[in-house]
Amino acid sequence: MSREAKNVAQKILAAHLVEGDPAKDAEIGIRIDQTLTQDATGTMAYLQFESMGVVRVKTEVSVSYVDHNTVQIGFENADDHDFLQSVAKKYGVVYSKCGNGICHQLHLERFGRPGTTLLGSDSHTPTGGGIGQIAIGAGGIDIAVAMAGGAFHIPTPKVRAIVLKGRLRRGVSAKDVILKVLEKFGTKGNVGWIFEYAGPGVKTLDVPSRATIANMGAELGVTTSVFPSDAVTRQFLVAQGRAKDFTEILPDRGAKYDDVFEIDLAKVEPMMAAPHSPGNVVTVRSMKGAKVNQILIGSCTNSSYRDIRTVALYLKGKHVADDVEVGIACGSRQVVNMLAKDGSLAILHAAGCRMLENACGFCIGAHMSPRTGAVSLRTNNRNFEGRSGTKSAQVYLVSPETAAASALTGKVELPTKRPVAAVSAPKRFPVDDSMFLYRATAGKGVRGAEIVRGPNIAPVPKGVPLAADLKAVCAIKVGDKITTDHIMPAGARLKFRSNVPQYAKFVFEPCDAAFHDNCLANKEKGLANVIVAGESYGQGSSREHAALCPMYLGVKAVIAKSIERIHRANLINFGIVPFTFENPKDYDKIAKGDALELKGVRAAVEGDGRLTVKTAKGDVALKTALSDRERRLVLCGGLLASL
Ligand code: MIC
Ligand code: SF4
Repeated sequence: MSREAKNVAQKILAAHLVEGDPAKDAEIGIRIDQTLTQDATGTMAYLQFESMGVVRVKTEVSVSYVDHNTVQIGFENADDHDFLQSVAKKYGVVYSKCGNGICHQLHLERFGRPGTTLLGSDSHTPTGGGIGQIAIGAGGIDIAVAMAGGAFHIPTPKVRAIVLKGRLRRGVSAKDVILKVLEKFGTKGNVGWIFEYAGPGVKTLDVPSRATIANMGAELGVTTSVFPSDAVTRQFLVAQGRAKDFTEILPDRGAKYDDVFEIDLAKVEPMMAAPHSPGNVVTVRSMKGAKVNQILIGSCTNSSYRDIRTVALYLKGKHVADDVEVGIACGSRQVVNMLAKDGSLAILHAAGCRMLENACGFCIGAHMSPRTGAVSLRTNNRNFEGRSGTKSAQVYLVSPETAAASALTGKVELPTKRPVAAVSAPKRFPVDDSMFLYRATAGKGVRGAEIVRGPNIAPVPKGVPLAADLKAVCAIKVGDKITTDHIMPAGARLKFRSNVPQYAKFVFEPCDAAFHDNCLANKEKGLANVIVAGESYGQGSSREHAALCPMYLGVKAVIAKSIERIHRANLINFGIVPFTFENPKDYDKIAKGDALELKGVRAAVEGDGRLTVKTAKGDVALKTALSDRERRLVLCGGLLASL
C-alpha cells in the first residue's frame, strides 16, 4: 500500500482492495464487510444466493430488511416476508421484521461501522456514508455474490471533495445542502465519482444530517458519498451503545482530490426539487405561496429523530391547514419510541397529521397516492413522474422544515421565516433490537432449517450465451433520463418482484403497455429485442428486475447515448450488451419496430467492443467498453449462467 497522503475514500478502498490497482486499472474489486437487502430486491437476491449452493453467509454481518412491500393486499407480500425470514434463519442473516423501520435508517442506527464496506440491494445504501462507510448500492445478484464471500467490482473512482465551510442558518438543513449539490452537478455525468465531504463545516452536521446528504448522492448517480468518521460520529455511536464500533477516519493532511467544490453552509437557502427530477432544483423562495394539496414527511432521506422532532416543533400547538393532507412515516421504532417519550407524537396527532407505518410507503407509490393533478411536497429523494402512483401529480422534494412550515398554511412557505430551535443530538438513544431476529445465529445459520416458499416465489430465469449474430428488432425507443421506474414500475406492481414471468408483464408499462406482448411475439419469431434510449438510461433504483425481466422477454442489447452505473452493471449481470452510440446523433437513425442486424455481435464483445449495425437509414456504429470480467459475463448469458 502506498504511503501517499490519502483521502477518506482512498483509505477505506485501499484497506479492502482485492483485485486491480487503482493507479492503473479501470476497474477494481473490493472485499465487502456488510450487506443489506430489502424485501423488494431481497427475494431475488436470496433466490440467487440459494442457487450458488453456499451454506452460510460469509460477511461480517448481512441484514435482510422488510420495509418496501408492507401493505399486504393479497397474499404476495406476506409470502415474500415468510420466505425472507426462513432464508435468514437458514443462512445466518439477521432478519429485520416488517414494522421495524426503513433499511437505511435502521442500518445506520444499529449496524453501520466506520471504515467498513457495505453493499446493499438498494440504491440508497450510500446513506451509510454518513457514518464513514463506503456504502454502495447494487443489484441483488451482486449482493448474493458478496454474501458468498465474493468481491464487488467498481470502476476505479475519481474523488471529488465537497468542502463545507461555515454553519447552516436555522430553518435550513441537510436536505437543502444536497439539493444545492444536485443543482450544481445534476443527475447525470457523475458516474464513476465518489463525493467526499470535507472541510470545517462537516463538524457542524450531526450523523443523521450527514446521512441525508450521503443518501441523495444516489440521485447524482455517483458510486457513493462519504463523510469522515470524527468526534460527531463517535458521539452518535456512543449514544447508540456502540462505542466499540467507532474508528476515526480523517483525510490525511495533503490528501489529493480529483476535483474540489466549496459550499458555504451559511449561504445555503431552503431549496426544493421541482417535477419530475431531483435535479430540477429551485429555491423555496421562488415558489413561495404556491398552493399545496399534500405533504408527506419521512423516507430513508428524512425520517430520523432529528427530522421528525423538528417537524413536531414547527407544528406544536398548531393545526395543519384544512385543505392539505399531511402524512408522517418515521424511519424506525427507535425514532417512534423517542417521539412518544418527548411528546412529539401527541403534538403531531393533535396537529392533524396521519401517522404512517415505519416503512417506505408513500415514497415508492405504495401508499397515499395524491389526487389528480395534486401538488405534493415530500421529504423523500425521488420525484420521477408517476412514482407517487398518480401520473398527473406534481411532486416537489423539500426539507422537513419546509414541509412543516408549509403544512400550516397549505402553501409553500419559507421555514426560515419562523425557525424553531435546533434539535440537539441525543446523549442516549433508546435501544430495542427485539425486531431483529437471528442475531445469535448471525453468520452461522441453522442447518436444515426449512425454507418457506409460497406461490408468489417463482424460480429465477437464467440467461443463455450470446449468439454469434443477432437478427433483432428495436422493441422500444425512449428518450433521455429514463428511470428504472419507467422500465420496471414499482407501486401497485411491486408485489410481483419474486415472480419474474408475472412482473415481466409490466416492463415499460408507463411508456408502452404493449412492450411485453411485442417482445414475446418477436422472441417467438426468433428475433432478438433491442432497447434504444437517450442519455442516462436506467437512472434511479438498483432494481435488477429492470434488466432481469427484459432478459426474460428476449432483450439482448440496450443501445443508448449513456447508461447509468448500477443499471449498466445489472444489464451485464443478466447478459444484456450495454452498447452506446459512437456518434449520439445516430440515435435519430433508429425508430421503433426497425429491423436491426447485429452481425458479429459476439465477436465484437470478445474483441474491442465495436460493432456496426445495419439499419434502414444506414450504418450505426456502436461501442461497449467491458472489463475482462464483464466480457465473460455477457458472453455466457450473465452471472447466474456463469456459475
Ligand atoms: C427506490 O427508492 O426506488 C427503491 C424502491 O428503494 C429501489 C429499490 C427497489 O426497486 O426495490 C432503489 O432505490 O434501489
Ligand atoms: Fe424506501 Fe424510498 Fe428509501 Fe427507496 S428511496 S429505500 S423506497 S424510503
